[in-house]
Amino acid sequence: MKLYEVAASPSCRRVNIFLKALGVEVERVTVNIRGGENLSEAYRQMSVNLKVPLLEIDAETHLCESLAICRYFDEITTNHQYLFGQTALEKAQVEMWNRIVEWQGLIPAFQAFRNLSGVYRDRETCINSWGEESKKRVSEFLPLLEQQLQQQRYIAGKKLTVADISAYVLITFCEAQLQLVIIGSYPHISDWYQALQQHDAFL
Ligand SMILES: N[C@@H](CCC(=O)N[C@@H](CS)C(=O)NCC(=O)O)C(=O)O
Repeated sequence: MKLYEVAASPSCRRVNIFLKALGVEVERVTVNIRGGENLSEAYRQMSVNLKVPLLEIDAETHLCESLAICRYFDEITTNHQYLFGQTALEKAQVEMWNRIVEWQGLIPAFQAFRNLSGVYRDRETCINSWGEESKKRVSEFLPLLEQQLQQQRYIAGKKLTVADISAYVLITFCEAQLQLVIIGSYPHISDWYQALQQHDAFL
Protein backbone atom coordinates (compact mmCIF):
# COMPACT_ATOMS: atom_id res chain seq x y z
CA MET A 1 0.00 0.00 0.00
CA LYS A 2 1.19 3.54 -0.73
CA LEU A 3 -0.14 6.88 0.49
CA TYR A 4 0.37 9.74 -1.99
CA GLU A 5 0.50 12.93 -0.01
CA VAL A 6 1.86 16.34 0.89
CA ALA A 7 2.39 15.71 4.60
CA ALA A 8 1.85 19.35 5.63
CA SER A 9 -1.41 19.82 3.70
CA PRO A 10 -4.57 19.84 5.83
CA SER A 11 -6.33 16.93 4.11
CA CYS A 12 -3.21 14.76 4.45
CA ARG A 13 -2.81 15.83 8.07
CA ARG A 14 -6.29 14.48 8.80
CA VAL A 15 -5.21 11.06 7.49
CA ASN A 16 -1.82 11.22 9.17
CA ILE A 17 -3.22 12.07 12.60
CA PHE A 18 -5.80 9.31 12.19
CA LEU A 19 -3.15 6.74 11.21
CA LYS A 20 -0.91 7.78 14.09
CA ALA A 21 -3.83 7.41 16.51
CA LEU A 22 -4.36 3.87 15.18
CA GLY A 23 -0.62 3.14 15.20
CA VAL A 24 -0.62 2.30 11.47
CA GLU A 25 2.51 2.77 9.31
CA VAL A 26 2.24 3.03 5.54
CA GLU A 27 4.70 3.78 2.73
CA ARG A 28 4.49 7.45 1.61
CA VAL A 29 5.02 9.08 -1.76
CA THR A 30 5.30 12.89 -1.82
CA VAL A 31 3.38 14.56 -4.66
CA ASN A 32 4.39 17.96 -6.01
CA ILE A 33 0.90 19.51 -6.08
CA ARG A 34 2.08 23.10 -6.55
CA GLY A 35 3.99 21.88 -9.60
CA GLY A 36 0.85 20.13 -10.89
CA GLU A 37 2.01 16.50 -10.54
CA ASN A 38 -1.51 15.65 -9.33
CA LEU A 39 -2.88 16.80 -12.70
CA SER A 40 -0.60 14.54 -14.75
CA GLU A 41 -1.89 11.64 -16.85
CA ALA A 42 -0.17 9.12 -14.53
CA TYR A 43 -1.96 10.57 -11.48
CA ARG A 44 -5.25 10.77 -13.38
CA GLN A 45 -5.03 7.00 -13.91
CA MET A 46 -5.09 6.53 -10.12
CA SER A 47 -7.17 9.38 -8.74
CA VAL A 48 -10.80 10.35 -9.25
CA ASN A 49 -10.50 13.81 -7.67
CA LEU A 50 -6.88 14.66 -8.65
CA LYS A 51 -6.02 15.67 -5.07
CA VAL A 52 -3.94 14.43 -2.18
CA PRO A 53 -4.27 12.28 -0.17
CA LEU A 54 -4.60 9.24 -2.41
CA LEU A 55 -4.25 5.67 -1.17
CA GLU A 56 -2.98 2.97 -3.51
CA ILE A 57 -4.22 -0.36 -2.21
CA ASP A 58 -2.91 -2.28 -5.22
CA ALA A 59 -2.18 -1.44 -8.85
CA GLU A 60 -5.89 -1.43 -9.74
CA THR A 61 -7.42 -0.15 -6.51
CA HIS A 62 -7.15 3.42 -5.29
CA LEU A 63 -9.03 5.55 -2.78
CA CYS A 64 -9.18 9.31 -2.60
CA GLU A 65 -10.95 11.58 -0.07
CA SER A 66 -9.29 11.78 3.33
CA LEU A 67 -12.30 10.52 5.27
CA ALA A 68 -12.75 7.50 3.00
CA ILE A 69 -9.09 6.61 3.56
CA CYS A 70 -9.51 6.96 7.36
CA ARG A 71 -12.60 4.76 7.23
CA TYR A 72 -10.77 2.08 5.25
CA PHE A 73 -7.92 1.91 7.75
CA ASP A 74 -10.37 1.90 10.64
CA GLU A 75 -12.15 -1.12 9.10
CA ILE A 76 -9.02 -3.14 8.27
CA THR A 77 -7.31 -2.49 11.62
CA THR A 78 -8.22 -4.26 14.82
CA ASN A 79 -8.62 -1.38 17.23
CA HIS A 80 -10.85 -0.32 20.08
CA GLN A 81 -10.55 3.40 19.59
CA TYR A 82 -13.90 3.86 17.85
CA LEU A 83 -12.79 7.04 16.14
CA PHE A 84 -15.97 6.85 14.03
CA GLY A 85 -18.10 6.13 17.14
CA GLN A 86 -19.20 2.86 18.73
CA THR A 87 -22.96 2.81 19.27
CA ALA A 88 -25.54 3.69 16.62
CA LEU A 89 -26.08 7.10 18.21
CA GLU A 90 -22.35 7.81 18.58
CA LYS A 91 -21.70 6.89 14.94
CA ALA A 92 -24.46 9.25 13.82
CA GLN A 93 -23.19 12.04 16.10
CA VAL A 94 -19.63 11.65 14.80
CA GLU A 95 -20.92 11.72 11.22
CA MET A 96 -23.03 14.79 12.00
CA TRP A 97 -20.23 16.76 13.64
CA ASN A 98 -17.64 15.73 11.13
CA ARG A 99 -19.87 16.94 8.30
CA ILE A 100 -20.57 20.20 10.15
CA VAL A 101 -16.83 20.78 10.59
CA GLU A 102 -16.23 19.98 6.91
CA TRP A 103 -19.08 22.00 5.42
CA GLN A 104 -19.00 24.99 7.72
CA GLY A 105 -15.29 24.98 8.49
CA LEU A 106 -12.89 23.15 6.21
CA ILE A 107 -14.58 23.85 2.87
CA PRO A 108 -14.88 27.63 3.40
CA ALA A 109 -11.36 27.69 4.89
CA PHE A 110 -9.95 26.00 1.78
CA GLN A 111 -11.96 28.33 -0.44
CA ALA A 112 -10.65 31.33 1.48
CA PHE A 113 -7.05 30.15 1.17
CA ARG A 114 -7.26 29.19 -2.50
CA ASN A 115 -9.06 32.37 -3.61
CA LEU A 116 -7.09 34.84 -1.48
CA SER A 117 -3.62 33.38 -2.03
CA GLY A 118 -4.11 32.39 -5.67
CA VAL A 119 -1.73 29.44 -5.23
CA TYR A 120 -3.68 27.40 -7.76
CA ARG A 121 -4.32 30.20 -10.25
CA ASP A 122 -2.66 27.98 -12.86
CA ARG A 123 -5.69 25.64 -12.65
CA GLU A 124 -8.68 27.67 -11.43
CA THR A 125 -10.10 31.19 -11.49
CA CYS A 126 -9.41 32.89 -8.15
CA ILE A 127 -12.01 35.38 -6.93
CA ASN A 128 -10.81 37.63 -4.13
CA SER A 129 -14.30 38.58 -2.92
CA TRP A 130 -15.24 34.88 -2.66
CA GLY A 131 -12.08 34.34 -0.61
CA GLU A 132 -13.08 37.17 1.75
CA GLU A 133 -16.66 35.86 2.04
CA SER A 134 -15.39 32.34 2.73
CA LYS A 135 -13.04 33.63 5.43
CA LYS A 136 -15.97 35.48 7.02
CA ARG A 137 -18.03 32.27 6.99
CA VAL A 138 -15.29 30.32 8.78
CA SER A 139 -15.05 33.08 11.40
CA GLU A 140 -18.82 32.92 11.88
CA PHE A 141 -18.62 29.16 12.42
CA LEU A 142 -16.13 29.34 15.30
CA PRO A 143 -18.67 30.40 18.00
CA LEU A 144 -20.62 27.18 17.32
CA LEU A 145 -17.48 25.10 17.97
CA GLU A 146 -16.80 27.15 21.09
CA GLN A 147 -20.34 26.53 22.34
CA GLN A 148 -20.09 22.79 21.68
CA LEU A 149 -16.75 22.53 23.49
CA GLN A 150 -18.19 24.43 26.43
CA GLN A 151 -20.80 21.65 26.76
CA GLN A 152 -18.73 18.61 25.73
CA ARG A 153 -15.14 17.56 26.24
CA TYR A 154 -14.77 16.56 22.58
CA ILE A 155 -16.46 17.79 19.41
CA ALA A 156 -18.90 14.86 19.07
CA GLY A 157 -19.35 14.09 22.77
CA LYS A 158 -17.35 12.48 25.56
CA LYS A 159 -14.77 10.66 23.40
CA LEU A 160 -12.05 11.59 20.96
CA THR A 161 -13.23 10.96 17.38
CA VAL A 162 -12.41 11.76 13.80
CA ALA A 163 -14.50 14.96 14.21
CA ASP A 164 -11.81 16.23 16.62
CA ILE A 165 -9.12 15.44 14.06
CA SER A 166 -11.02 17.40 11.40
CA ALA A 167 -11.61 20.35 13.74
CA TYR A 168 -8.01 20.33 14.98
CA VAL A 169 -6.69 20.48 11.41
CA LEU A 170 -9.18 23.27 10.69
CA ILE A 171 -8.03 25.42 13.63
CA THR A 172 -4.33 24.92 12.80
CA PHE A 173 -4.97 25.78 9.13
CA CYS A 174 -7.02 28.90 9.95
CA GLU A 175 -4.33 30.22 12.25
CA ALA A 176 -1.42 29.47 9.91
CA GLN A 177 -2.95 30.30 6.53
CA LEU A 178 -5.87 32.66 7.17
CA GLN A 179 -4.33 34.65 10.05
CA LEU A 180 -7.38 34.02 12.25
CA VAL A 181 -6.49 34.33 15.93
CA ILE A 182 -8.41 31.50 17.58
CA ILE A 183 -6.19 30.10 20.33
CA GLY A 184 -6.46 32.59 23.16
CA SER A 185 -9.63 34.17 21.75
CA TYR A 186 -11.95 31.20 22.35
CA PRO A 187 -11.28 29.68 25.80
CA HIS A 188 -12.98 26.32 25.26
CA ILE A 189 -11.50 25.78 21.80
CA SER A 190 -8.11 26.73 23.26
CA ASP A 191 -8.35 24.26 26.17
CA TRP A 192 -9.50 21.45 23.87
CA TYR A 193 -6.75 22.25 21.32
CA GLN A 194 -4.03 22.30 23.97
CA ALA A 195 -5.32 19.03 25.46
CA LEU A 196 -5.13 17.36 22.02
CA GLN A 197 -1.55 18.53 21.63
CA GLN A 198 -0.66 16.31 24.62
CA HIS A 199 -1.79 13.30 22.55
CA ASP A 200 1.08 11.72 20.55
CA ALA A 201 -0.98 11.55 17.35
CA PHE A 202 -1.49 15.33 17.27
CA LEU A 203 2.17 16.32 17.53
N1 LIG B 1 -12.06 16.57 0.04
C1 LIG B 1 -10.69 16.22 -0.23
C2 LIG B 1 -9.87 17.49 -0.34
C3 LIG B 1 -8.46 17.20 -0.82
C4 LIG B 1 -7.71 18.49 -1.15
O1 LIG B 1 -8.30 19.56 -1.31
N2 LIG B 1 -6.38 18.35 -1.28
C5 LIG B 1 -5.56 19.49 -1.62
C6 LIG B 1 -4.42 19.60 -0.59
S1 LIG B 1 -5.08 19.87 1.02
C7 LIG B 1 -4.96 19.29 -3.02
O2 LIG B 1 -4.69 18.16 -3.40
N3 LIG B 1 -4.79 20.38 -3.78
C8 LIG B 1 -4.21 20.34 -5.09
C9 LIG B 1 -5.14 20.88 -6.14
O3 LIG B 1 -6.26 21.30 -5.81
O4 LIG B 1 -4.73 20.83 -7.31
C10 LIG B 1 -10.16 15.30 0.89
O5 LIG B 1 -10.65 15.39 2.02
O6 LIG B 1 -9.28 14.46 0.63
